[in-house]
Formats: sequence, C-alpha cells, structure tokens
Amino acid sequence: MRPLARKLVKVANQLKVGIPENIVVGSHVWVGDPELVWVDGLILNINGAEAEIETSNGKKVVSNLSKLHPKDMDAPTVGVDDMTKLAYLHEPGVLHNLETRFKINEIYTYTGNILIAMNPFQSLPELYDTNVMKRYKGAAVGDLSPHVFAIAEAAYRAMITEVKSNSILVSGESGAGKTETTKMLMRYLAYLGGRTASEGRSVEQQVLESNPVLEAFGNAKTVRNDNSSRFGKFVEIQFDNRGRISGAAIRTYLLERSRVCQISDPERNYHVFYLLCASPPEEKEKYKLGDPRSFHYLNRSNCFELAGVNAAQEYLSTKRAMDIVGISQEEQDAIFRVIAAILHLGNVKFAKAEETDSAVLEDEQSKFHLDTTAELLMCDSNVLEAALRERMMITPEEVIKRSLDPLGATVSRDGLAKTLYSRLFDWLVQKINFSIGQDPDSKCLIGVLDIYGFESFQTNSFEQFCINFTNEKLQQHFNQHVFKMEQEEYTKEGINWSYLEFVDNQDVLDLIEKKPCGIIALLDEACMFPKSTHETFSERLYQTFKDRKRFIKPKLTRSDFIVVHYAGDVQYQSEQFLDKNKDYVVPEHQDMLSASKCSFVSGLFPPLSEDAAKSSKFSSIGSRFKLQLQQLMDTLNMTEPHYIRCVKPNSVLKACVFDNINVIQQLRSGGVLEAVRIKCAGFPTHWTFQDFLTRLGILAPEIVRGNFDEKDSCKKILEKVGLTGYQIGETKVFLRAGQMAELDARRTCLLNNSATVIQKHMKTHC
Ligand code: AD9
Ligand code: MG
Repeated sequence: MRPLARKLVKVANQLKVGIPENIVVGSHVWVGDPELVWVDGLILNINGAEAEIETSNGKKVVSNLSKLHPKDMDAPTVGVDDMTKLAYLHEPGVLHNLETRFKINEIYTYTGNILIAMNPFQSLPELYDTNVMKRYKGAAVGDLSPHVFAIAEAAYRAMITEVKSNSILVSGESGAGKTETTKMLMRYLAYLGGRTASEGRSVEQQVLESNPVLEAFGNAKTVRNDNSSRFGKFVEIQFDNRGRISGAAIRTYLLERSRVCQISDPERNYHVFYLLCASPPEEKEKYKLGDPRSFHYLNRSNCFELAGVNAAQEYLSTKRAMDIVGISQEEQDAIFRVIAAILHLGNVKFAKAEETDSAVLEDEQSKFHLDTTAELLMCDSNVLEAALRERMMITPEEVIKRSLDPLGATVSRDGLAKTLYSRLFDWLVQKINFSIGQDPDSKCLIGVLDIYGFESFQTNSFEQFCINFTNEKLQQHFNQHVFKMEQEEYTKEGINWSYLEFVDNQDVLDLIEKKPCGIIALLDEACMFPKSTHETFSERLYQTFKDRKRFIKPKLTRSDFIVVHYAGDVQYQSEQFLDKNKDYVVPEHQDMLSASKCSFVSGLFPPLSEDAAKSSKFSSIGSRFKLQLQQLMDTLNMTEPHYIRCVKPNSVLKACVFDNINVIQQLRSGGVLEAVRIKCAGFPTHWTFQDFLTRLGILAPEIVRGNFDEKDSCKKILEKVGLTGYQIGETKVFLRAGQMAELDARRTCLLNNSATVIQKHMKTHC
C-alpha cells in the first residue's frame, strides 16, 4: 500500500466508533486499498478476526474485521445531497457519495450545514445565472439542491431576521476554488442587497470590482493554480437596516512578498507585471517597458503567458475596474510607474570593484536600468545607487559609510523591490476601503473569508508556518462550531447527551502562539538578539519543546523542526525564518523614497517619527500576523458562521477526474472528517420517524400496523430488536455509530428469509 494511502486508512480507522457486529459472510463492505484508498467488496470467508474479501476491482484481499466498514446497499444511485442522510456515516461512505455526485456534475453536497464544493474545472454557467439566483432567493437551505447561493441566502436571511452578523468561511487547498466561490457569494449578496437603478458607481459594484483589482496585484500563476491568490482576504459587507449594502471593508493578510523577486519555472510573478508589458504602445513607451522576457524578475521562469488569457485585454479591464473602485488616472499612472520601476530595478546588476570587494554597477545596461528606475520613481539616480550599494553606520562619534559587496547590494535591491510592492498593495487595499466607504450606522455585516488552506510542501518556510497557524486557528473555530451545532440539535430534540471527547488543537496553538515561550515569541527573541542564527533559534526550539508531543526534532538536521498539525506533520526549514520575520525598511531606502518628487511614491513612505527612526526594536511580521489573526477571530466570534469547504478533485486540474487519495486528504485537512468524527462520537444517525419506519418497519410489521403514532412505533421497534444506547427525540431517532448497519443487517436477513420462503412456496406449488 502506498504510504499515503496507508496513513489515510489508519486515520479513517480512528474515525470508527465501535466495530459493526453485523459484518458476516456475504456482507458488502469497504476495505482499504492502495490505489483507491477504499474499495467495495464482498466477504467470502471469516476466520476469527480476519475476513477474506473479493473486491469490485477483482482482487482477493484479507483484512482485519475491525478495519472494514459496512457498505449501504440501499444508498440512492445518485447519492444523497447531505452526508448526514447517509445510513452509515463513515469515511468510505462520504468519499463514495462525493464521487457519485461529482460524476453527474452535482458539485455541491452538504455535511449538515457545511457545504462541500468540488471544483468542476469546467465552466458551468447554467449553475450560476440570474435565474438560478432568483430561485434561491427566499428559499431555505435544504429546499433546493446544495449551492453557494443557498449558503449566502441563509447568511443574509439570518442577518435580517436575527439582526446578527454572519460570516461565510471558505477554505480549501490551493486551486480548490475558494476565490471563485467567494466571488459567487459576493455576486449573490450584491444581487440581494443591491440597489436598483442607482446612479453612478454603486457600493455593490465597487465591492465586486475590487476583486479584479486585487487579483491583478495579488494573484499569480503557481504550479497549483493559474490564478492563485497570494494573500488572504476577509471582505466585510455592511448592510443598512433595510438589508441593502451600505459599505464594505476589505482586510488582507500576508501578501507573499518573495514572489516579486523570486520565481521558478513554471510559475509567474504577479499578473500586473505581464499586463503592463502588454499595455498599448504609448503606455509601454511611457513606462519604458518592452518584452517581459527582458526583465530579470520575470525571466527567471519560462512562463510568460497564461492559457486563455489575453494580457492586453486584461490590462484594459483592470484599469476599468480601478476606475470603478475610485482610483484616479493620476494614481493609476503612479501605480504603473512603480510597477515598471520594480521591473527596471530588477535589471540593475552588481559586480565586484577592481580593488575592493565593494559592489559597483555591472555594466552600462545596469546604469540605464538604474536611471530609468530613478526616473520612474522620481528619485535622484545617485541617491538610489548609493542606497543600493552603501550603508551608513551611525556611531556617537561619527557617521561611517560602508560599501556592500555585490551579493549584499543585490539583497538590498531585492529588499527595495519587495518593500515597494508590498507598500503599493497595502495602499490599494486602503484606497479601495476608503473609496467604497464604511457605514458607521450598519448594525449587521456579512463577512466572507477567502484564506489560504493548509500547506505542506517539500520545503516549508515562514510563509507555510503562518498559513498553517491560520488554519489551526480556523480549525479550532470550526470544531467548536460543529460541536456546538450538534449539541444544539440534541437540545432541540430533548436528547440526553453526556458524551463527546473531542480532540481540541489548543496544544498546537499554545506551541505556536503562547507567550512568552511559543514559537513566534522565541522567533522574535531570536530576531532581537544580534548574534542569533537560524541554528541558534532552532536549538532554542529543540530545548524548549523537547517534551511536547506536537513538536518533533527531525533526525539528520540541525535546523529543521516538525509541527504535528491537526492536518498532518509539517517539516519546516528554519533558514529564512529570522529574515522573513523582520519587517524592516533600510533607512537609506526609506529616506530616498520619502524624498521622491512623486507625491504618490513619497506617500508610500511617510517619514518615520524620531522615536521609530531611533528605535532598534524591529517590527515582527509573525507577531503582527498573530494579532491580525486574533482580531479576525474576534470578529468571527461575533458572527454566526457558515462553512464552505472547497475540494480539488485532482491535481491535474482537469474536468471529470476524481482522485480518491487527493480528495480524502483534503476532507481530512479541511476538517470535514473531523466533523464526521464529532458526529460519530455522538449520534451520527438522525432519522425522522417517518424515514425510519419506511426503511425499518419490516422488522416489526405488527407494530407498524398497530395503532401507534410514529414516535411510539419507532420506540417499540427499537425495543423489540433490543438495541441500547440510542435515543428518541422530538421528531427523530438518534442512533449510535454502527447501529444503523446492525438494523439493516437484520432487515437484509428478514428479506433473504422471506425470499427463500417465497421460493420454497413457489416450488411446492409449481
Ligand atoms: V488559491 O489558494 O488562491 O491558489 P483557490 O482560490 O482555492 O486557489 P480558485 O478559486 O482560483 O482557487 O480556482 C482555481 C480554478 O478552478 C479557477 O481559475 C477556475 O478555473 C476553476 N474553478 C474553481 N471553481 C470553479 C467553479 N465553481 N466553476 C468553474 C471553477 N470553475
Ligand atoms: Mg484564491
């Protein structure tokens, strides 16, 4: 069995609560499989605790009984639109149901009130047109097929009726469809809360058009997604007391700065660089641009075009979107000058001076690009060169100028490019917020969160660490919510429950964020101590966390560390943690840019206050992110959450391909299986009295025929078969894990017996 599949099956077995006692020879079951994770089969023989199974893909396998799951032979061939309707709620059942639906283009499925959205990797316009929006308007969740619109509708209705803020949390791995889903949600909310026939730019139009602007500057092609968002986003849509959109605020999280100067094949830099290189000739001339292949920051990869995207057209539509969100022509011009300046800056190369190690411009070309950068930024070219090549050391006695070596100057150049880009991105977000405007009187909002999912790559750095920290936070929120919803259902139905051990991930969060000894605090400490290296930092981690079960020091490395996340172990390489945690603008860069003759550029670098300039304390990206995240959690905690889990059905980004291993892994890291586990630990099967009688009335026809109401009939049937531990609620029967399978086994047995009786009867009479 492939290691991953083996691991997944192991996790799945942990999900099992109790071994169904009804697995006998002739039972249909799900058994672990190296390729498919789960495959269905028929039990041929049972020997003690081992069963021999013939699988539907033609193999004979032997498995321990405890590792098998019963297969529901009565499950509808088109699947069920809510996992909680599955007779047997277990991992293979969940997987099989998703696959069945995916194959008939039913990409949405509920698990209680969580929406699972499979990425179709094909355009399905009929699923999202205005008529569909009309149908969902006013409909309750469950009345119509599962849909993103149903979730937006539920959030909107709950907001109106309960006068309470709601939030919709969209998560999933890269390329799973979060951003597309978010856009659909926003479109639907704009449809519900938009004003008809308004004049000029409406708030909802601005909210919608903020998407293409942020995508142009914050999205890029990666190996996982041609349009990957390289930042997290929380859009807060404010409504007035008549339920109309009256304002909005966008908060963004952790833009990936390193991409500006570092890309590798076949990825790309941020879209806007390529769009600008495809602008009309007069603009290209103005920004002194040409072929993207001529720029170092772009040509480190061989990918310049995106399939199906016309960059020239995209440039124009980005400008249109910028107009709508209120970015003036002058501002747009300055923004594009900064973008072009970054490209030219990347082409400034340094060589070693003849007699010393100092950096000098490599050649005339570098001089040309340096001058062009300065011209575009409206700075002094000599000052720019000095800012790149030299550092001032201020001692009480004197000011010492020190030249950097070529490598140092290159690092300085890249640092400047990253700072410029990230300040520009922040400016855009601020501008959009300012121009859409906030409604101070709004009592209710709907927040939509589109944030990066759990990441575990070959190499994992500070970015992955922050991303996975975010996911731990959201996972805790999710678990608590699922847990609470289950409890509410039990309370509503008058069920006694004293159960549920649910494994919290608080210990991972403590490991990461607790003061004074969490990883972030120790990282800050290392950054403040001048002699620290990534190795001393790692050593400190090893010492501090040597007894923590969520922390592992891997063998054979002196600086990696493993965090045992809820979604799996991730090995982090600490090499760049210290650098990436320091939000530091070189004073020479700061001074040069704040002296720019372009007010836009100088505005990006307001002069530092005396104290800040003198302060040797660095500003920590990790701690700031932690604070931002806490603020996000505080906001979310004040809202009624709705969850959408996006799932990528395959990693080749193709329509109609469903890869079990891929999907299972995402269900697990997205917390869907955790939700199933929480349900399984309580009463996973909730059946209305009527559904229960339809399926299981055969176990006691005399009771069904008797003069009892539905509730009593259910009670009597359950008493007759002698199950224990189940509960009867106000409208539903609540069964423990495995009990439904047990009842079904009896039913099958009865059906088989009656078939034999009929056959015998027919034989005697023929
Ligand atoms: V990332 O973490 O930002 O890298 P996302 O946001 O999860 O990622 P995105 O929404 O960008 O993924 O979707 C990736 C691609 O899948 C899109 O560009 C579409 O081509 C495709 N997609 C996603 N959802 C849908 C859909 N509902 N219908 C059709 C879709 N195509
Ligand atoms: Mg995205």
